[in-house]
Amino acid sequence: MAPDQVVETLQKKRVALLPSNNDPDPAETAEWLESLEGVLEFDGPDRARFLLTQLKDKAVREGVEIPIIANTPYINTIPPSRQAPFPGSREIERRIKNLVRWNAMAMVVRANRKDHGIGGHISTYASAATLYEIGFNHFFRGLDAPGGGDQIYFQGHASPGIYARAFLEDRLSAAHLENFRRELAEGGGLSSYPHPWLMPHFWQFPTVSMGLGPITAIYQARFNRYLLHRGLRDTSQQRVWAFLGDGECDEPETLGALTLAARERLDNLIFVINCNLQRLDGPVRGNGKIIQELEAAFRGAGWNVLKVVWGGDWDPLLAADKAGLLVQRMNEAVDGEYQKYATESGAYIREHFFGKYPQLLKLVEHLSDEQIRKLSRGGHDPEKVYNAYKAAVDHRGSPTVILAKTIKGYGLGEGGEGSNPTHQQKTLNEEELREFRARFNIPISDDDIAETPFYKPPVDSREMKYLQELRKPLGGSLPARVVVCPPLQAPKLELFKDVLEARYKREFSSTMEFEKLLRRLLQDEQLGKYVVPIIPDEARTFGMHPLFNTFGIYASLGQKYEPTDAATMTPYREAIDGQIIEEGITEAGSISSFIAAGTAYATHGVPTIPFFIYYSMFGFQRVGDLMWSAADSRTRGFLIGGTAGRTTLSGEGLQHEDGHSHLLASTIPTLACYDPAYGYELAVIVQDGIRRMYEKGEALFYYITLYNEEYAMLPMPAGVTEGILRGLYKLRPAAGRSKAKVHLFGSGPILRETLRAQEILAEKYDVAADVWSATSYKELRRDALDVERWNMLHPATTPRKSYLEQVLAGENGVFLAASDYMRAVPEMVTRWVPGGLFPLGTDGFGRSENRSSLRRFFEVDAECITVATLYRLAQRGEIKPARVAQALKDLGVDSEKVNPMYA
Ligand SMILES: Cc1ncc(C[n+]2csc(CCOP(=O)(O)OP(=O)(O)O)c2C)c(N)n1
Ligand SMILES: [Mg+2]
Repeated sequence: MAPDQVVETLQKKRVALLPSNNDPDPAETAEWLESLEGVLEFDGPDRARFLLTQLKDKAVREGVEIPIIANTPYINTIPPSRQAPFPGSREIERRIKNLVRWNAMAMVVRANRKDHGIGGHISTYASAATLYEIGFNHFFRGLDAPGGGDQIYFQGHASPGIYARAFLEDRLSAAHLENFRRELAEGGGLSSYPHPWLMPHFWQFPTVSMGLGPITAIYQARFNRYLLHRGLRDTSQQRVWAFLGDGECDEPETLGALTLAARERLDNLIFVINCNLQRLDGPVRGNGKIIQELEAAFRGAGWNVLKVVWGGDWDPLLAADKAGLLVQRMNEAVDGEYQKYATESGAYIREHFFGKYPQLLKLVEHLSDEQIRKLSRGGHDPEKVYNAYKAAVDHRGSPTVILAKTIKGYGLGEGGEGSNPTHQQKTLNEEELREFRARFNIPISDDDIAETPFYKPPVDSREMKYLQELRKPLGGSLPARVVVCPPLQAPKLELFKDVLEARYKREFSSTMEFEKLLRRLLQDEQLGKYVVPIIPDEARTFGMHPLFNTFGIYASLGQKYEPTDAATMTPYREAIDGQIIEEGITEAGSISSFIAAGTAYATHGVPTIPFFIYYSMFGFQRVGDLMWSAADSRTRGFLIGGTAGRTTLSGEGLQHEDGHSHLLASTIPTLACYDPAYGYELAVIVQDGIRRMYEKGEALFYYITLYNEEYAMLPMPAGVTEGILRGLYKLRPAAGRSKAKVHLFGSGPILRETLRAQEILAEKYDVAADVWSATSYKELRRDALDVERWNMLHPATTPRKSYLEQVLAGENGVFLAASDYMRAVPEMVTRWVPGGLFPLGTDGFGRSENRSSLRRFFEVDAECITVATLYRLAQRGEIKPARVAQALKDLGVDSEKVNPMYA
């Protein structure tokens, strides 16, 4: 078929699938509709649903093509007839909400008056106030609630509102509010957004990097189930609420894990999306409808969708609209128009919205322009929001999303409400302040208004009493981060005896050594149950699939089938209490689980120890922002970068071969990074990691690279523990003496190339080389920087010495470093090495090749290390340049070979 014919056929088909407005037999249609009404009236909605499903199935069997209808009309999901009465005092709650609104606005305005450009957001919270207040007054469970608290992911840019409520609840002082965005001010300040690192007793979850809140919330809800099913904690009463923006839904992370939530039937999870139709620059979907688009996406993924589009004042109009013309008009108008209505007069709305159909003009003829202008949106109507939340918490079997329509900058007056630049608005002029005060009835006098003071009613006022009375049975104030978790006793190093002694008859890779360590930990009586291995579909790559059978793969539905490998020693065993989290191919999801497991000590008081094992290339550069937020969250645990090294992961090529994750990892302040070569080094690092994180409660986590090259593991030499942990120790001193002395630092499998170079240097060139194992340049650097800074700030005192200076004191000669990472990694410590450190490394793109070719290509094999060593000696005048030239020839290193850095 020619392309234009294809298009034509498709168009015809599509036209045929569109619901037709031309009804050839209205009487018959009316009969069908009447029958449905009858069923609804006498048998209820369940029966109606059953019959409609039967009809649909029959039609499909008969070959009738039915279009997928992912959308419901652009009205509220919950009709007024199914609304529960509001349980509180709307009047007092409105007053409380207005005060929160005022203080949130005042916080930003005052901060920017004092310090122009300090920033902050008014319009986000202004649109979301009702969404939060209904939650605080009626739903959010605090940490002391029976059954435990809820986990709430507050939208980052709404933070002023959350602080303002904490102020009314007497949790934050006016001084705190005064120092919004001034964290270094005297007495401390408030961080711009939710950051547990900066406010560890307040915020639980960092959300401000758009998309991270939603995805981590989904995995938090799933991890809560994991804890329940594994008998580690009863989380059955706890819910996870995630508040997000409609613009934020464009982030792939926001919608990327929706199907997991539905598949896992996470009815403990509620998303509340503030659909104010705007993002930072302008409308989210000017030409479309974000609520409808999201409805389709969430419904398609299997979520329970509750739309809260219109406020109660629309109910009588919708009830009077027998012909469905109002709903049709609501469906027709696009978000760009709705945004405009928010900024226009009632007369404009009458003309442009209702005026399209004469019948609609009639429908609203009894309303004044002012009444039309005030017709509200669902997300600003407490009764509608309350009912949606209630329906969400009562819903069983799937997660719920609430799509609440609001106005961005609600209440900010002409300049701010619904305007495109409102997101950035940080100031209000006096006129706007007066308007704000009048609209929200804030008791501040004319004299004071220009000051924009914070306002809190007296302790014994109705508002303050009401506020406290509602929070008490809900388990106290939120957000709050309180760590009540028993410390774990770190295992004795002897637990890993076999790895330490390495009495093996065969060669092993560091990955295989790690598998042994993990197995010991999983089997440990004290610690075992807390270990959470997380793998994104790579267990076989890492040789860890034998763990499946022994410890089970977590599956909330158990295993409903017999796996094809059931008869083997290593079947794919799924179980409801399985310990391994097998995420499938999602690094973003896996790190989200890592965060949930690594913060369970704070969130749940359960000291789970996550080990997230992944392709090192697909870690920091793929999900670096989540890694950063793991640090912000004070996550504990081990990131294990497997198949590491640009030359060690042979064959895989450019996209897989990682020679830079250690550089990226070095940017995270609380991440301890290690690049070990031998099993015993790994054992020492993991043991000490558990000690520091889980016994001592230090705020750090670990990144360790593992390789798949098999070689002879060594038994642990005496006295190396400190060196392993601090980053450097002498592994094998030169066998003999010679005139020329050099030091070779090696990491990971490239350490073995330095050992081979040591032999070549001794045998062929009479150079004595000491080989050092460099396990962590980052640890060395931080220590050296710290000492250097201390010395600079205490010039009159005896200078301190860094570990590196101590360990290298008395050593002289030439220093070289080689690793499977970029030169910039060892270069981190050059400054503190006597005479500098000459780096060799894997700068440039990897390619598909075997190890030896790759190591020659990147000039990190023993021969190239030898050449580099001789070159450095020649530079210092210790040997003649001609010897280097001869070595190049002898060792077969091509002087004209391509530079891998550019290749
Ligand atoms: C990953 C990321 N990219 C960009 C931003 C900058 N940013 C902050 S708020 C915002 C717009 C938010 O719009 P929306 O999600 O609709 O929230 P609203 O304020 O409208 O409720 C943007 C782009 C960010 N915080 N995170
Ligand atoms: Mg928005």
